[in-house]
Amino acid sequence: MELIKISTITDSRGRLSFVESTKDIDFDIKRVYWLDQTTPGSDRGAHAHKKLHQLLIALSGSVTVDLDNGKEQSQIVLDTPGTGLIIRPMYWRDLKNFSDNAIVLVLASELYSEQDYYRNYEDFLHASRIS
Ligand code: T46
Repeated sequence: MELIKISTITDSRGRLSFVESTKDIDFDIKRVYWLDQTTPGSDRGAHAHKKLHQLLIALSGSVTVDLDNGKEQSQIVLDTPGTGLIIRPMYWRDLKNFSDNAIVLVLASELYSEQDYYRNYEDFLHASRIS
């Protein structure tokens, strides 16, 4: 897990922000998706990935991300588009406390593949202990 500063240029017209593969993040971006219109009290995530690297940016609003690598737990609040959270493989993640206006952009290193998910925490824990 790493927090990175997002490159931003602000002028009289507003703000422009960008992320470049290999410069800002150490993986190529193969997929982009975003979370919005989250319903009150809803959580997302509750899984880990085998190979996927992702960068999460709260473009609007805020979200709390709980992370667990099988040994240590941490919690990050994303509440500014100026900061991105890189989540590496083998981190269980729970996204919660979405604000009303939350929009979370995700830049992912792989195409979508259900085979890449651990959706059962015990399976993830077992795999994290033997890896
Ligand atoms: C993650 C968090 C932050 C697709 O068909 N293509 C996609 O690219 C994605 C991300 C999902 N889906 C399908 C799979 C499910 O049928 O969309 C449905 C909902 O996906 P899921 O329950 O995995 O959504 P979240 O918000 O719990 O998790 C997602 C990502 O899956 C995950 O990688 O880290 O956002």
